[in-house]
Amino acid sequence: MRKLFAVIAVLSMLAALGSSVYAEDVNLAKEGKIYDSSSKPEEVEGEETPADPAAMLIDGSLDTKWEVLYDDSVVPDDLIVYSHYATIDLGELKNVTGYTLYNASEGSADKGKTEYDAKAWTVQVSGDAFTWTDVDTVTDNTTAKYEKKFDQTYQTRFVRILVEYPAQDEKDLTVRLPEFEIYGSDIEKVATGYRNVALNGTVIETSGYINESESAALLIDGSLDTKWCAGLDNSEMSDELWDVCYHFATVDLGSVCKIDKYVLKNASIGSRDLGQTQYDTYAWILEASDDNQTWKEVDNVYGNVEAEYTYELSSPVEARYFRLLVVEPEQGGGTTTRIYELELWGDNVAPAEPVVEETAAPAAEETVAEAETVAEEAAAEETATAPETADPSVLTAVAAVIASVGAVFGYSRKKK
Ligand SMILES: [Ca+2]
Ligand SMILES: [Ca+2]
Repeated sequence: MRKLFAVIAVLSMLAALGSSVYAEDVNLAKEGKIYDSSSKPEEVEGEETPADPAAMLIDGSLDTKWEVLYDDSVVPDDLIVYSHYATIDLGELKNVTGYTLYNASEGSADKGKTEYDAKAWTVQVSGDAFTWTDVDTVTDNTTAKYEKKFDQTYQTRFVRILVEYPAQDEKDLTVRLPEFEIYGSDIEKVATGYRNVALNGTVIETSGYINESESAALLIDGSLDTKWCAGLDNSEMSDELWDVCYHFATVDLGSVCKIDKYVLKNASIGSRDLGQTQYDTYAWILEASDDNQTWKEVDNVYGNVEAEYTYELSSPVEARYFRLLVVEPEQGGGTTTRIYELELWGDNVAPAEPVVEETAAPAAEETVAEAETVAEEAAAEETATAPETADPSVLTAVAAVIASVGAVFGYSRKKK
């Protein structure tokens, strides 16, 4: 509900500012925040930290600007070719379709001073603020209000602008930018219905990864150019999990989703390991949980040879958390996990009616009511056969069977 209000607020503000060229899209930058920039505020102990002047870039006003002198000490080594940069965090993955850059001569302070308009810059997008994709490169701009509509929609959370020449004179390295608007829409709002809900999820726990550019977050970033790559440093792993698998990653979907299909995209269809079928995952277990504590098995695969493995569930699973346990990472017994993508296909389950205020007693009643609701829904949706979830005792029994089967067959498969 809060999100809905936020969307309404954004829409009404946009209406106030005037129309954009991007039909239903809104300026997402205005609801975002500066994640990093070449004008980092100085932190002085005991004094209040001044606001990051880069924030003026996305405050929705042409009366304010991001202005900062060139200082090579604040530009990271990998960006040294640029004189300035600013990264905007949109808060979560969004559909990004384009941007508008208001140059100096469009703003109140430097009105008409076209010599201060930026000449060259690059705009990039990223799901994790680590691996970046160029989406626009401008080398010889003379336009005061520069508008760009991308050829495609990018699902992304971070957008950054790298300014190579901040003014028409290449020797003038002071950036003066009144406003940077990033156009797009909320993913959930547009994509209601069946989709890969993992794209809206977050990896909240993992056994680790080899380096930052191969983090477990890249398992769900929608790209076959990025992978989760994990070696044998599993010091973070519990003994219980270590008995089962070499690596794991837990995805939080943010709310309960109903999943009826999942896809695992293995090494040999990823761009960096194309054709390397020996790296495709041989064995894994996918689990689901409502609370990130108690897990139930969704699928248990041993002996896989598919580069892209697709599994249609015989009945949908409703859960907020999904966990991938990599039992045998490679075909030939190797122990390095290389997985490009885990897709969880389904939809959000409509949130339940808010339940009761907090009182001491109603716990038992709630449980009963919950069980009844589950049973009713199940009865309405499915056949007369009662699903396991309807009866707690059956559920317990099933869980026990699964656990014992796992102990005998699945969970002992890992090694040795
Ligand atoms: Ca501004
Ligand atoms: Ca990926």
